[in-house]
Amino acid sequence: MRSSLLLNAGLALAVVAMASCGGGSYSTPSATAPTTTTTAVTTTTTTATSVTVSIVGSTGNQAFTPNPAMVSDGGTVTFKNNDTTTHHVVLDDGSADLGEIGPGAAKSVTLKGAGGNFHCVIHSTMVGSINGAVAPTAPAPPCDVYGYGC
Ligand SMILES: [Cu+2]
Repeated sequence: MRSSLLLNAGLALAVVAMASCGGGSYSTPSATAPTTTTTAVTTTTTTATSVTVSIVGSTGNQAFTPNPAMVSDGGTVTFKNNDTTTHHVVLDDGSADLGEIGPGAAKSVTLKGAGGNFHCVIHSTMVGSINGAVAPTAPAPPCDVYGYGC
């Protein structure tokens, strides 16, 4: 009789233990597991295989935009004349003479090297750079007929 009581008590404890184990505390794994967000480090690539330089004026290094223009070695640079007067772009190293570019027209040059400075033959202060660190400084304007501006 005594052993039967102990047995019953033990059984009762086992039932309580099972009940607590099977309680609502168990949760199924969430379908949406936490995701690790990996932020890709993107290096800004400023060089493309082609770039269009817009001609927007007749004076200084602001006449070209962007200036400097960034393009890969051997890339193509297109000069688009968005100004109202004709321009004549040449590369300073003599590797290309694009000739006259009328208003609204565009001409392209494929670089033979890494780039360099360029200018407008017609307007001497119009200077620009391909792949330079900064736009070149515009030279002093030519003297006018009265000897001013030089
Ligand atoms: Cu010009």
